Amino acid sequence: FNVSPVETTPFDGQKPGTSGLRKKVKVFKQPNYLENFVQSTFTALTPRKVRGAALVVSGDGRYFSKDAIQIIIKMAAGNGVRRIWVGQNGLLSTPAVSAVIRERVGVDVSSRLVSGSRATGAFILTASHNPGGPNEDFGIKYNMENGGPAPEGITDQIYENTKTIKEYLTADLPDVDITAIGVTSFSGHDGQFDVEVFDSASDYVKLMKMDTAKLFCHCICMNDRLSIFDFESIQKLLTSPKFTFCYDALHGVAGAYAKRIFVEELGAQESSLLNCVPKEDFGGGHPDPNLTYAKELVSRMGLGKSNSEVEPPEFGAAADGDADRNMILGKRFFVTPSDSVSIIAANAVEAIPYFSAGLKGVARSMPTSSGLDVVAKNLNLKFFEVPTGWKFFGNLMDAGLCSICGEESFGTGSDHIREKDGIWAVLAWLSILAYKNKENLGGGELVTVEDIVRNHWATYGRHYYTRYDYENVDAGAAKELMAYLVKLQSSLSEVNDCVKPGLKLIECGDCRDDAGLELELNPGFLIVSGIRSDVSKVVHADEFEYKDPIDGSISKHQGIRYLFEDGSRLIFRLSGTGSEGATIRLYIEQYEKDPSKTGRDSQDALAPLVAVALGLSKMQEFTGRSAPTVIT
Ligand code: VG1
Ligand code: CO
Repeated sequence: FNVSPVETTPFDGQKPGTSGLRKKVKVFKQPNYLENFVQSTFTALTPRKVRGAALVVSGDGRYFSKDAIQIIIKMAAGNGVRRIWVGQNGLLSTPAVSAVIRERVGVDVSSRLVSGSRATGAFILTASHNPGGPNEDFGIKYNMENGGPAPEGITDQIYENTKTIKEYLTADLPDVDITAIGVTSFSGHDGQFDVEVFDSASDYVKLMKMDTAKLFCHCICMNDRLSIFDFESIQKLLTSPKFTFCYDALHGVAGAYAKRIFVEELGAQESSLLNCVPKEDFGGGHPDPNLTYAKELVSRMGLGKSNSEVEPPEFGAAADGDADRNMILGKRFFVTPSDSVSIIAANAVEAIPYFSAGLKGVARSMPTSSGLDVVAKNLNLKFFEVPTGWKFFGNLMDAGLCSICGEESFGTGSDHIREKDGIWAVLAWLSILAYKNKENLGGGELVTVEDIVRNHWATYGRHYYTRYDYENVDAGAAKELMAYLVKLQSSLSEVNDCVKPGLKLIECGDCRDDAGLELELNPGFLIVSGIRSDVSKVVHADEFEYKDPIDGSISKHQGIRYLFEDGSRLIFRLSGTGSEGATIRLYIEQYEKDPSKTGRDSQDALAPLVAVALGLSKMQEFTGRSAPTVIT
């Protein structure tokens, strides 16, 4: 084949967000738009790393993926890449890509012999939980040789390159058939170029399954050959008549793994799988596993309004489009993602073979509840708080400092790969359930998801938690709100004036019966003897900044935090994954240690803090919104 440069001009706004570049399909379909980003990535990686490399290219199968894969294959050949691995039909979940990079690094003998190189990384084609289809979102991100998302140093460089790009390189190859497993080879002036289509699930399934021979040899976890779960004990649980199960892939790529793992390997019934056929448009839905968007599962689990007569399953879970997120549900019971990671961490050593030698440490993103902090403290584990986005966990894991980590946004994972992992989280929960019910499957009462969570609260206290999302807000208004909060944050006394208004004399007629304020009548005046008794005072406020303990890099402006005396927290940040307008996220958390008070309804328990947050931020004034788009 021949390689030729193609002239191009820069596009505005190709800055990767929290997890890659996400835009409307219409934007990606503009001539050279994808090409510019891909070439800018190759340039950022430098020809030294790209030439002779082996790259994975696949994704969640959303609309435009197939076209994008053909474009990237030709550009990879044009840039001197030696080999491209593609999951059959272009399907690979984000965690599976991470596993494939790590699994195949250095083991592709032919590629090593020919080029002396190893897998450089992957282009993952996904916009994750964002809807797909001709009028919806597409996305692309680059993952490094450790299997994790490119760090900010690289994404910043990619962005810089997109601003000055003048040409890209591409080869005059025909389209490659990515529907059939096999290798297609081409020869160019510099040597051979291979495209290998492989089974989307097998590497990942192999990684998840425990190999008992290795149980006794923890030293080998360094080379990541150690498998993770005890499939046999999970199978006993899933096939027990006492236990019922349901998994919803929301028509995302998780469907390609769910049947193989849950049904074929673990013996779950096929009828327990919902929406497990991957679709380019996710069946028109929003592939985001939460109580709002995973409607079918939520109602099956007895949590929706349209409760049927049928007894809900004991366990339910859902994934997002690229299968790195998870939602865990029990019968008529929702497990918050923050609780989920805390509970997995607290039970991992006993219940999951991969961790039986102990945890190296745990980590959470800043807005994730402090539940994990309490577990870390009690179990004497190393603990880290990083900015939002999985890329920040990678260095900690590479340095052997962190085994389990999580985000409040339905992301949970471990150092078996460098992405969050939706199916792993389900297997982790099934492992815990299998462990707790080892003796109960024959006779005795089943320990349920709800029991496990309530016991956890009784031991560690409960972190009431909710997130309010204001989606597609006017970008200018969102910026103003954040600027206002940054300014306010610098003066604690002003903050507390808003949070806990002091004594005030208000002329009669002006007074309103605000929730939480005690009103007292005085002749001619109304004395608002302020001091809300239902929230404590703010003792610290700042804009979160992170210094990576491994490479020393600093990430600024990672969200505004208000920390209260009693451990409550309010956090405001702007989303970095949207494709239009701005999304404001408000995270609200309150710690309750008293075991007699951990059973309240979470929205009730948090109502006073919500009121404070909305007042403090002047949310309605800035955004014109009286209610959030989604509450999780
Ligand atoms: C959101 C979540 C964040 C997550 C990111 C990618 O980012 O809040 O925790 O890591 O999505 O998840 P943001 O910037 O919109 O808040 V995924 O499953 O979309 O790759
Ligand atoms: Co995702």
